Amino acid sequence: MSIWDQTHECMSRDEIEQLQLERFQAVMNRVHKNVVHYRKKFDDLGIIAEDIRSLSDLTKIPFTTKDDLRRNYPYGMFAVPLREVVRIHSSLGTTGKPIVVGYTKNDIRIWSNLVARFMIAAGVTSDDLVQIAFSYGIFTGAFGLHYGAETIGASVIPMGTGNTEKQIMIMQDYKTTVLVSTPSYALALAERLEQLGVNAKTLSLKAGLFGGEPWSEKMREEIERRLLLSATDNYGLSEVIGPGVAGECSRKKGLHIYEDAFIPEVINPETGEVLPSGHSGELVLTTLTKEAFPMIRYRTGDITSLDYAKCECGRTIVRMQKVMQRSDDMLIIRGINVFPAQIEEVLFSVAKGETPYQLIVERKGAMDSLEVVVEVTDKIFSQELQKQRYFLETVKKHIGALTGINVDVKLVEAKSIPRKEGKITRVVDKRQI
Ligand code: DLL
Repeated sequence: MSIWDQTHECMSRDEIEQLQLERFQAVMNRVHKNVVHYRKKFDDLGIIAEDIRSLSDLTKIPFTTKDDLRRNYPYGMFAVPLREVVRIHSSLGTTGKPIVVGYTKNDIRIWSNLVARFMIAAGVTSDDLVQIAFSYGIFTGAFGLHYGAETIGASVIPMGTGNTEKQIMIMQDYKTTVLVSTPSYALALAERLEQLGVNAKTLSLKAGLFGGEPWSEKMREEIERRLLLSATDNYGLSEVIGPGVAGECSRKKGLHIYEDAFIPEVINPETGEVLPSGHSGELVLTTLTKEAFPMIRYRTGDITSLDYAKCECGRTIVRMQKVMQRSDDMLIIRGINVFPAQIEEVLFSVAKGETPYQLIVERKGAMDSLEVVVEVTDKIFSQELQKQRYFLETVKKHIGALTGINVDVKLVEAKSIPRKEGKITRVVDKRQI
């Protein structure tokens, strides 16, 4: 079994912690010097980099949240001048403006190597043909996997998303061996293959690298059975780097976190208390190698637990459990992150006031759908059909423009959305993943 970076993936715990401490002290100095947000926070609390003598001192440092990033929009959290930034990506913030992340040339090199690590761990080699069915754009997924595959020396087929029949044709003709996509798209592909009467046996797929959204063991089994490949999970988030934070090896017993590049902690999301390994809580990540956009104790919102036992594959780096849940109300619809507050904002501005609503999420076939159910109120002028239609279309258009997803909007009678103690359950997620 091959390991891309034997040195960093198989160190002893002492060596890992020593390296993390050295790198962390350097990051503290850098952010104190270059990022006003951190300088102010540390100065207010009287924290100086020299106070960090062991990794347990990490707890003295406050968390960084999505809100901090939003307040520093667009470039306030950058630790290098823009002239050193060669790439900008972004992710949706909780409301309104997105979160902007930057990469230096060196960041891109480091990113490529991190992704190469989990690709190799999943069995990708330089002989492979890797079809990337993530969206090429401001989303980090496609570029991350693209660079990782090229770093290994594999051949990349940069398909982008959608156009399932063409994806299948390319898969057949180019003899794609590795599929990269969201797990739900892998199922959509399987479904289309079956509809077209194409037997997966006639394809050349051997591995599928899936990430960007939660998926269960049941889904893994289904994808593997229908596409006849070995499916592995990989995890990451734009704020921290994109894909490349962690990935499974072929043992599929947890995702190896690249600890020479990140310090993971798991906290109680209510109290902020750090939890011992094995306990489930919110993942907090500190970056150790990023130049343009270092993150100190960033609250990911993802629920997981850590396992420090050495893996059968030989790697000693910690493993995180598959992420199946969030500590906040973020939804992932077809791989795109959406916050109910964003939808509420649109409704409020179009209806020019508060409007009772509920979000219904379903998986129809392999595809996620989001329906926005809005109660008719005086504000939404119950009588005039034309105005209602205009309202529905405007809401749909604005949500599409803000989040990038197509939603269905439905008007229902006043007071018809069920209430529990007077309150509407904001999100009804009917997906069984
Ligand atoms: O989804 C980065 C990525 C792309 C990772 C492709 C892996 C493959 P964001 O758009 O910023 O970045 O969304 C990050 O997606 O906080 C999780 O909630 C969720 N997420 C990402 N990967 C997984 C996974 C990318 N493997 C957010 N399992 C994260 C469960 C995942 N959730």
